[in-house]
Amino acid sequence: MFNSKFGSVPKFYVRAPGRVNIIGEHIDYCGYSVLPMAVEQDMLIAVEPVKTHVLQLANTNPLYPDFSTSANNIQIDKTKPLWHNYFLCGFKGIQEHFGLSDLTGMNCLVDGNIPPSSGLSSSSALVCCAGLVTLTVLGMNLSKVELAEICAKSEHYIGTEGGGMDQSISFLAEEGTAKLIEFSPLRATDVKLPSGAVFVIANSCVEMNKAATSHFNIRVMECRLAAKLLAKHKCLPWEEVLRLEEVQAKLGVSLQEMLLITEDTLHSEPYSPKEICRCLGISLQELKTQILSPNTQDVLTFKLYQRAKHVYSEAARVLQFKKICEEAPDNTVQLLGELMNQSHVSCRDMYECSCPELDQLVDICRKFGAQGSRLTGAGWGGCTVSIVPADKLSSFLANVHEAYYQRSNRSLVPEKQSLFATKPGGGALVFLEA
Ligand code: ADP
Ligand code: NG1
Repeated sequence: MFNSKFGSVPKFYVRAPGRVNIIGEHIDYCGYSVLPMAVEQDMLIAVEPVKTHVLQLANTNPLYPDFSTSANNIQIDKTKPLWHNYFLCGFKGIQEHFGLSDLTGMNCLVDGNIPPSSGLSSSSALVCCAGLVTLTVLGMNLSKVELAEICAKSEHYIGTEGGGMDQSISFLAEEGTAKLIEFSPLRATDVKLPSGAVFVIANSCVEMNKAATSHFNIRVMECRLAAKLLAKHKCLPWEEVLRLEEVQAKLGVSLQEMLLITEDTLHSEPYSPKEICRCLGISLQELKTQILSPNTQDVLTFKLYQRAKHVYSEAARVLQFKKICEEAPDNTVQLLGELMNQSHVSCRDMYECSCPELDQLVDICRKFGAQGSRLTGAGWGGCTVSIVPADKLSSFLANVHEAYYQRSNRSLVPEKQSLFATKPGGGALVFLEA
């Protein structure tokens, strides 16, 4: 296909994987550690550098049309999350990092098999893959941590204010191990998953594009506002506080204490923009232009209590999950499953990022043998991840397939991308011709 598109052969290939987040949802952008692993599915790009300063993109999937632009002065339209804009995020991130304005062009053919808008990070895999393609064309070197940080920042050009989990695991993943990803500074630590259990991904078949809606950024802003109100209440310099983790760090207290402080400080009724302004002593204009993102400026209510409760409790569950994996008690799988179940309840009730199909799928997975099941990724659609005892895997897959996919038209989605067991895969790579 590369040959028929560009009339030449690729000089090298780059792959970057998607990921499944086992636990720790919607807390990376609050500064808290998360626990993902890379999946086998990935984004693969065939590349030929050219001397014309033109960037030409094609895709093996006809859903994604060809695109061409000058390699200099890259513009990314935040209001239109078109596929090539994700490529441009990675491209621009590397270009800016090296302060380059006169970039060499390239021909690229993109091929991906991560189900899109399903919480397995197809978008970040594309951004990371494009970042590594650009670095390789430039002949420059960066560490995996630097690459992850650049791509996390540059994905914001698409308009979503994610936290960095996806780009970090795409670069830092290693085959055979999940990772605890910690931020500021970014680092990844191996987490050995129990051998008696298998992690199974099931797609609810409901797609949710983060950049096309404001659901995701509203949550980021609710957490930011909760952090500022908590900080102000505790007489901390609230103007500079952006993340819930910063409040905990500045107070020097435990996550359990943060939960109590949240209960004492915030109320469960939604806050209006006016009330937030009164609490912080700022004008509506200042709230909109200095705190909120462009696509959340007209939001009428913010739930601060519920979001902060989710974040502090989920952050604690991640640490408990890692501890159980390390200590490996007799009932490891059951204990991990309980934490995953609690995580789903919190995502559903406190964070309100589930949907009826995800809740139904989680129930079906538990009914047919999962010790724990939860939505994974941003939610409002997308996939669940379940922990299933290894000896129950085949009956689990057959029963879930029957109950969720066969009884509805959902079996139309290719089975491989809908319901599959997964193992920790490796991170992004460049394949050079010998
Ligand atoms: P995710 O949870 O998978 O990251 P997003 O909604 O954030 O979902 O991003 C999905 C977008 O990523 C798609 O709408 C598309 O623009 C882009 N994308 C995903 N897979 C591919 C692919 N194979 N080729 C090109 N673009 C892709
Ligand atoms: P998805 O939608 O699964 O790729 C998003 C964010 C993550 C994280 C999760 C929720 C981006 C690129 N990704 O992931 O950083 O916040 O939601 O835990 O914004």
